[in-house]
Amino acid sequence: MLRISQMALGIGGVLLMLGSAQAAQHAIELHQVNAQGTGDSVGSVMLEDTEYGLLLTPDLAGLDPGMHGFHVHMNPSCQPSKQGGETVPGGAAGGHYDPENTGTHQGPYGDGHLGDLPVLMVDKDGNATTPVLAPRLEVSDLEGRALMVHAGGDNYSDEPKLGGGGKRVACGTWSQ
Ligand SMILES: [Cu+2]
Ligand SMILES: [Zn+2]
Repeated sequence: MLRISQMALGIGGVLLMLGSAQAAQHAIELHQVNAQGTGDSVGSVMLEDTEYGLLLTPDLAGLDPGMHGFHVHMNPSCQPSKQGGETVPGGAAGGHYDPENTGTHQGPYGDGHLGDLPVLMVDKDGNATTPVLAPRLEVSDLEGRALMVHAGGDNYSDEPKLGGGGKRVACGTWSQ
């Protein structure tokens, strides 16, 4: 946990030095997800192409403090799905974006799901403002996808399942 946190802080420092790039940008608004669909807005995430990859700058509030799994999911929907008779909030977004069908969750620096992003850090007041960098992605990759925040963290491996993020708590799509 400590190592991932230090790595994220280091990347944050590097990003501050990058300055403002004249590149593709797009903002995605995220909403809480529940059994009925979507709830209150929790803010937005700005996407920006840089020479080091996709920069995601969150401006989010009302989340639980700590680290949260953060991914690009396959489908442009934040609606619930039914799985084995149970309603799964945000389930219609499908699995982690994996165009190469790797079938493995290895985080942003691995060779698995392309949609695996660095963990989202939420401060003690419930705000997330620390940027993260996803070196394998660009802004256009999120078109027609969903951006998802999970209840738990992410250890960038298949054990526990999908890095341990568990429940889906906030979601946004490109055009929402
Ligand atoms: Cu996810
Ligand atoms: Zn994954």
